[in-house]
Amino acid sequence: RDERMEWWREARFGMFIHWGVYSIPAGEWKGEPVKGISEWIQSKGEIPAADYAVLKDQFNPVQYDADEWVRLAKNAGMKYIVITSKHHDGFCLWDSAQTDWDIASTPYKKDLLKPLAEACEKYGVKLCFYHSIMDWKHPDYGLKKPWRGNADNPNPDMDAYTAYMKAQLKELLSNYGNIGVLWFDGEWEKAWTHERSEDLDDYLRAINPSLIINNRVDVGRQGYKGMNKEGDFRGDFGTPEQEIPHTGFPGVDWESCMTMNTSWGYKKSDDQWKSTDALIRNLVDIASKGGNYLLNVGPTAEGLIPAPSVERLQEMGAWMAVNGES
Ligand code: FUL
Repeated sequence: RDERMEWWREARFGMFIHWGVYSIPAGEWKGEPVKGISEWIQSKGEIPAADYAVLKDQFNPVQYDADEWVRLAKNAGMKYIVITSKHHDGFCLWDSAQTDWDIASTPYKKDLLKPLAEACEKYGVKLCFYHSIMDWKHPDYGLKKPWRGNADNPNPDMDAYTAYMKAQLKELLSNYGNIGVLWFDGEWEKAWTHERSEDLDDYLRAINPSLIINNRVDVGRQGYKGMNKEGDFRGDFGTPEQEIPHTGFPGVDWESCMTMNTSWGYKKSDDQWKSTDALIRNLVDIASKGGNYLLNVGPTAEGLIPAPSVERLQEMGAWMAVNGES
């Protein structure tokens, strides 16, 4: 474990990217604001799966420039990027053989993760994937809500869903270079079990023994949970969200993920940006306590990282060039 954690422990600073079809409504549905984080709009707005599905025909991020994104991260002093291969809505940013609910079926057509993998390789930045266990689209995912895509399936089959997830993760681990971290999420619903997490964890580590996996692969491990009970749960590091622990945790690996405004996914109306000073203080605070800082950006549906985020990352980069380690 120490060996596979080495690069991650030294990294300290990474870029989180929340991007998907939710970047199109960007916090508004039919002209009305929907409260909360924008990547949850389908749930918060209880948008029927069939209505949400049309977003696929509109997603066309022609301004996406993976090279520029990776350079921005690199110049800010970030050592890794964690991008949402699939968020809770189930939409896939790569060309997956397992589903049509993916980028290949949009007007854009081209795989979004391929160019990112190439740019990461070019600049020496580790590519990592956020992958949601909970899936609002797949008919076999085991917990039904009227607005979910499985609403009409009388017998959702979690074994079939798990097989789908494994096949997808195999694609992600096979075709995009050497993936640093799989960052799971959406593990809290009762459809997911500790046994399933063990099985998935074993499966992934057999494919790539150097893979790092976060604590949310196991049930109810959000935040700090399970972090100091090594051995009882799967996952290499804890994931406090939107918070910085008061103290460090000797012997425990952790990473605070945080937004620059209040939403992970792009949200048009959200202008509550933290100052660059505050972001730098967070970085220093986290690093001094032995953690990593995973700082989020939410690109637009056109494929642009919002200007206030770019500005802050550039300012952080200038600070890092003087004060950072290397
Ligand atoms: C949470 C998710 O539900 C949010 O949408 C976001 O991805 C955050 C990092 O993790 O659990």
